[in-house]
Amino acid sequence: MNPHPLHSPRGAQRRSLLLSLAFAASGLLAACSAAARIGPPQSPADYATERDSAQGGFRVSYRTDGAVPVGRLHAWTLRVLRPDGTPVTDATIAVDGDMPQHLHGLPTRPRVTSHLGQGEYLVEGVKFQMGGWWVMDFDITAGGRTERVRFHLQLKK
Ligand SMILES: [Cu+2]
Repeated sequence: MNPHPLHSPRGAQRRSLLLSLAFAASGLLAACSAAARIGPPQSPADYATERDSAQGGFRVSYRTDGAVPVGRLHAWTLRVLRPDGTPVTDATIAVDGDMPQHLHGLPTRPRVTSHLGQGEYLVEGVKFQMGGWWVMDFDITAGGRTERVRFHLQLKK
């Protein structure tokens, strides 16, 4: 007969507790390094409202009425220029936004509803449901090329 009937189960319990802690710790490390990999840009320049598209084919800027709001439907005016400053008046533009650290997108489907002239496009239906780091991507097609421009935003609740 086992002289210490409780010894063995307790030892097993302790081992499984240690195993759980080890798993939890490795999970935490993995989460931290993943977060570091997709962390928001640190340079203020990355939050500029004027940026070049990925291959430099377009110079794009946006503006809103006042500060970009959280929790409220609003519009953006997007301005698309050639690198030499000529307005791009015939662009097709797809819009998408998301929070890379939260793995979710926008609660709405914003889209370009009209060209206002001079390379300015009205983007309606924009809504950010929370503060934090957001990216807004515009895929701009004109003159036989499609290029993406990405804006970073740091929104306060
Ligand atoms: Cu979020």
